[in-house]
Amino acid sequence: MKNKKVASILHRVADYMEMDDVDFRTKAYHRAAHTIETLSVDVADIAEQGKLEELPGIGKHIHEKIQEILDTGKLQYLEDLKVKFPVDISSLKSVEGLGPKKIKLLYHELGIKNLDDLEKEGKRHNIRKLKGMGVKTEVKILQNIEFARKSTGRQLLGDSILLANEIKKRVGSWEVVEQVEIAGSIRRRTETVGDIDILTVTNHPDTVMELFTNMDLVDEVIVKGHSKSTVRLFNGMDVDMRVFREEDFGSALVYFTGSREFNIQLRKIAISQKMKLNEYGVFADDIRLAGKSENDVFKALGLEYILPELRENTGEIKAAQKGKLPRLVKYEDIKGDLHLHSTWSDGNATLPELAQEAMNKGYQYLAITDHTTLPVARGLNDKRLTEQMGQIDRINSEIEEITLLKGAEVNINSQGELDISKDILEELDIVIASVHYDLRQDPDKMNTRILNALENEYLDILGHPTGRKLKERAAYKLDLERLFEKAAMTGTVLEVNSQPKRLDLKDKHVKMAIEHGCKLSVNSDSHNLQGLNNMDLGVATARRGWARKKDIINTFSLKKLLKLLN
Ligand code: DGT
Ligand code: CA
Ligand code: CA
Ligand code: ZN
Repeated sequence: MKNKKVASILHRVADYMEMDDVDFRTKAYHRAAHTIETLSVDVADIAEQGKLEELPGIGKHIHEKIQEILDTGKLQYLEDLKVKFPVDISSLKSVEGLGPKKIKLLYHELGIKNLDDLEKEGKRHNIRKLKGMGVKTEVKILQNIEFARKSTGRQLLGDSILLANEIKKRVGSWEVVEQVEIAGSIRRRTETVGDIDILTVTNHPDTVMELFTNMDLVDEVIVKGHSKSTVRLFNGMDVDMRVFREEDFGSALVYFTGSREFNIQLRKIAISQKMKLNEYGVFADDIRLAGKSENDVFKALGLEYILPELRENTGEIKAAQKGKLPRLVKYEDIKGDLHLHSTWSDGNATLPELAQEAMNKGYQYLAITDHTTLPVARGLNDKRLTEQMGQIDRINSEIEEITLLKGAEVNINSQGELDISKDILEELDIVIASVHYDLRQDPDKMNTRILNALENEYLDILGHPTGRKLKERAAYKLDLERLFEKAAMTGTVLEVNSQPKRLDLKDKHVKMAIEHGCKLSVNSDSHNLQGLNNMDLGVATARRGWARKKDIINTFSLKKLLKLLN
């Protein structure tokens, strides 16, 4: 967790440095931050061994900064920059089209410090007067503010889950704690998270609160009470900690897992049966019927156990009353990853490294799907793809435990054609096609473009179908009804991309696609070894979309998968 903290401070320094005139070092800070966040070992251990400067992108200067963060928990240089430029860079950055250069200009010329200032100056038409801005930019900025507002304050599930797990681990190690669980939106696996909710069972609440508020991850204590405390972590994330008696823990978990809408509906069901439901149990005439376990609570209400990912009051409660809940795909059902990038394009792991990591995960197969032709991603042309297929054959003949599939993530050009020749497409085991450029096409063109691509007989999987990036940009305006109908007809598999920012298709769309008869593939789309771990985020998204094992092609055996791909 130290890695996260160090990386987040370094990124923020880089952002603020762009505001200053010494921006030659910003890239170095971002690069160092990236190195640290993708490390698989603890940065504090490396520092202790005196090996920090052996890491890529870390020289003497940044070494010293990292040491200061490790020693003191903060960085004076960042604190000074924040005073010098009282600008909410992270909110402003979340407006699509606003980068550090423009934020700097807006601050220096118009004194814009936050989204409210930005909106005000935009409406007064002052932004268009600035050098390099113009009317079009101003209109776009105003349009994008609303999207940015919705996403500030919430953090990605992928980031929050790591923090929550770290906190759970620490809390669980305290002797006075008997049970600890993560509740709230993280337990439901929603794509973004407002705050982290931790529930514990203990006979020593004050000791727990003392330990909790003194964790080194804590930046600020918001409230410290006997049954509930709230702290703010180093990255701005809030954590609620609540303590309960063992006999209440099940009903507390149901209540604080939510969602709010789910809770309201459950309470209605309780009332309709002349019962009462709250965080301390299920009661009838003040007799306690249940409370110790979630299972007991659901049973007392006449319901099948409802998995947290389904608790959104979107039909799951009715299904549970009838005993007709879907049998959701399990995390351990995944037999392989079908979307990965290696050192052949813009990934930083070699094919043998990827194969080894996949074996560690117990996978049976792995598709290597590097980018094609995209210059920014060092994409492969026909010739390089052929060379790569040769290496894959060699590895497959050497390793028995896992099968590498020959694949590519090809580009869908503006007209909906694929950027690799037919001969090569035919040789590949698996072809993913994605939109990577010309994203702001008018909606009609984008719809036609993607529908055209689905016509291609070599296309197996449509990658990150809607193109959204959480906290960054909205999805393309697609007619999803038509897209899913067509995909079902052509047998094109739709991706559930597991990158923390993408989760694309998202939960609601997963459900819709399945209702249209589409098959899905949950893929990590990873660019490094750590990235393979994101698979669980995609599976969670599929589960929130009511996906079963049979809906997801990478739960199939290799034989069944190959048959389907052909
Ligand atoms: P978040 O934090 O915005 O990502 O979403 P949640 O769902 O974690 O919401 P949070 O942290 O405010 O509260 C955790 C759960 O506690 C929530 O899902 C349902 C329950 N809860 C909290 N306050 C209320 C309330 O006023 N009414 C009801 N019915 N449930 C509540
Ligand atoms: Ca929460
Ligand atoms: Ca909360
Ligand atoms: Zn892609």
